[in-house]
Amino acid sequence: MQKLLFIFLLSLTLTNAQVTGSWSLAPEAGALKVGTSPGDGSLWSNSIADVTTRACLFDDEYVFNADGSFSNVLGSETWLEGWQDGLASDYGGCGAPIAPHDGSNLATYTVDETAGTITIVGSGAFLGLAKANNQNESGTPNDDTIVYTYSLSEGGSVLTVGLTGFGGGGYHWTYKLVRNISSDDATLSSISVNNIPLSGFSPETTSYDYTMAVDDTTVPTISVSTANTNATYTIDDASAVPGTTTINITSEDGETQMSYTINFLASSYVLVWGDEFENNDSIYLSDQTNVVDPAKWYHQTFAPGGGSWYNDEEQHYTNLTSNSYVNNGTLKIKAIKENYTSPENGTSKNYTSARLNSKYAFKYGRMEVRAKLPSELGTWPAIWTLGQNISEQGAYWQTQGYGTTGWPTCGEIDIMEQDPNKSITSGAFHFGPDFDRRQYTTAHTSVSDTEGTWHVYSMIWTEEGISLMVDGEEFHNTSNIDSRGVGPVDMSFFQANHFILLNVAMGGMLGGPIVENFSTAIMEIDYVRVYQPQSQPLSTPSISKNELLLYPNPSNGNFQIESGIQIDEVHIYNLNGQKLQSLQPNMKVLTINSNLAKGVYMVEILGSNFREIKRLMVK
Ligand SMILES: [Ca+2]
Ligand SMILES: [Ca+2]
Repeated sequence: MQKLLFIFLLSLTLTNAQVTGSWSLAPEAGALKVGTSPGDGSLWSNSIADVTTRACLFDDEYVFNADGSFSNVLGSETWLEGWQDGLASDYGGCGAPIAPHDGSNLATYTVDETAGTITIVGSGAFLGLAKANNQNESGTPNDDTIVYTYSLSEGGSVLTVGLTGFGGGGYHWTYKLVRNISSDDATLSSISVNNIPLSGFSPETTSYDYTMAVDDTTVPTISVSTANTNATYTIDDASAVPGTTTINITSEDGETQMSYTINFLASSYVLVWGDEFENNDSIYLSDQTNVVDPAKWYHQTFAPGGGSWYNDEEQHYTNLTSNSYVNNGTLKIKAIKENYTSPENGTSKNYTSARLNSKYAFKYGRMEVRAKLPSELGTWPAIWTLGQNISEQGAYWQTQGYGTTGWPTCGEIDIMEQDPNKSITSGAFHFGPDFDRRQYTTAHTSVSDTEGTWHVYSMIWTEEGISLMVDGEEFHNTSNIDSRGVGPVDMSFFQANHFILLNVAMGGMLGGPIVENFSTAIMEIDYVRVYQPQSQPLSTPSISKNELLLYPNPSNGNFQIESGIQIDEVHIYNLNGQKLQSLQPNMKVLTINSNLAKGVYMVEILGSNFREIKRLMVK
């Protein structure tokens, strides 16, 4: 999630927190260099003795203020060239600073991080030596503007600047500057959260908001470094999330105290829909092979390509529990080698499997599926989404009257697909104005042991882009240009509701040749979860006339009930049958903000001609 949010950090800034502060020439040989290329000192370079004999120069300060102003702070003496006062020898000497190179003029600076330049504007203002400027290196350089190249190193404590291209283009000055840190400095130079540098950190900013990942309530580990390494600090960790961690710093001289705070905020994402496939007392019964919850999933069985599926696939999809079922907390989609004639099409295939459509459609959010994949060659497992408006005979939303738009104009997001190489999974985005102008971008990632190990295949979908991940690591997004040179994705094709598909195809374009002794193969799914940010209108399940929905479930105690006809009464019971709460909503849709503790409850919902009991899990 964060990755997408921080793509748009400005690359061009007026000032730069890392440059802000006071700098002086490094007290070492080679702090000043002249050469024939940037960084080269072959023409002249200061010696270590110069640090003492030219102390009037090495104690000069070049000060970049956070407000964009710049000043030369030279003290009572600085290094004067012969042209400056006419008294110093030809080789220069120490003397009182002379206007306009004395820091008396108001100057400003800008930093262009992309170009790697610092531009100083103000007559007589300079870095290093007054005599070197963009035009020349001697004379009376009263330039209003000098552009230096720059780079930061050693954790931002060293600033190397250069003047390049003057003297006919062949000469280059390079100055090595070090940050001046006084003994009363109590600033931090870095903060890391779980060993990752805190985004947006600057020494001047002392309070930060940090949004946790979905469902992550572990207080992060903080590590810091102080600008003055002799300063001392303590870290007072938040006791829980949400909460605040405080870092208190005392300067080396004990005179200055500073505090930085990091406010850890719970994720703004909420679970809006999902299926945990867990055994319970209403939908999935313990010690049984259960049918897939028909309130949440639809079996897509009609083969729309003239009695076959697309891509030369070799299976029929069925709604039989031999091909899809739930037990022991997981969904199984099982491909079987068996001859099967479709009752809908009359065509026969040598393999059966299942293809589930979610009866829930959503736009934007985070979708996570924890799965183990089949290892048998010839299987083509897939976790993906299609536009709710796809016109495809037999697809769930087509049967509900939504099928208005052809493929791939409806949009397709492939979160996980696997081909004959079972050590990788791939993701793709399909889109385009019509079938003939179809486009896609794709990428793959190595995933070890997809058969024996649980992996979480997920996506984050916003208006601006979609990110595909395995175990939280992004491997493809809509900004990418793929290996065929296609991309970025036109996001206008991904601005409407999608539904979820889970299936195992056999053979065909991606499945490849089916292994000769194939008998069965299973894709096992621990859960499917859809989260959305609370800041957006949540995608609520669309209801058919006789359905009754309670979501999200599991919930945090806040949930909705939605019915095609009016709900007269709602009663919440604990598992001992004790009535805890009663409502008389007289509505079709209602939100219940309960204070229920973690646990399992029964919710009785009554209307004029129905009574239904739903199981509610509060996490
Ligand atoms: Ca000085
Ligand atoms: Ca589960």
